[in-house]
Amino acid sequence: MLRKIVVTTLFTALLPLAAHAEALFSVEGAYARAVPPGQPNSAAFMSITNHGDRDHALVSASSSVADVTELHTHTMEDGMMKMRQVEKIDLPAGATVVLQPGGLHVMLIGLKEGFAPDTQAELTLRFDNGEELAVEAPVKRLRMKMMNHDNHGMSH
Ligand SMILES: [Cu+2]
Repeated sequence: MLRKIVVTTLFTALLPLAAHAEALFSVEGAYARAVPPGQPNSAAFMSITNHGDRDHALVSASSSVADVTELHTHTMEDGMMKMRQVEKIDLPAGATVVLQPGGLHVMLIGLKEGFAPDTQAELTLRFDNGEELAVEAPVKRLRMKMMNHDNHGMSH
């Protein structure tokens, strides 16, 4: 009897994990970009796979590390890369969509104090079918153009 209760409890506790194993959506390689102290905004990147046979979309995200979380993309306007908010990020059936610097991203606006390199940024993704997916995104320093303080002099 006791054993059964324990097993049941354990199973219930593991249920969210089990659900993920067969989940319609999965996320790989999530990370958030570390920013210099005082900078209010950052972004998170990841690959999102729609394992289903129907098209879906990521419709919103939230995060414990920022006041506001938006879905963004970059577009070329008058020869300049500009960010703009998008209503959703389409996830075609069976496809993996990559959110990466210079393209689609989860914008983190109004970073909270604990946002620092080597911490984990917790994100919750919401999909058009009502599913939610919790994602842990390590905060990483990017060595590329996003962190170009060392190179500022070179363009002059
Ligand atoms: Cu953005």
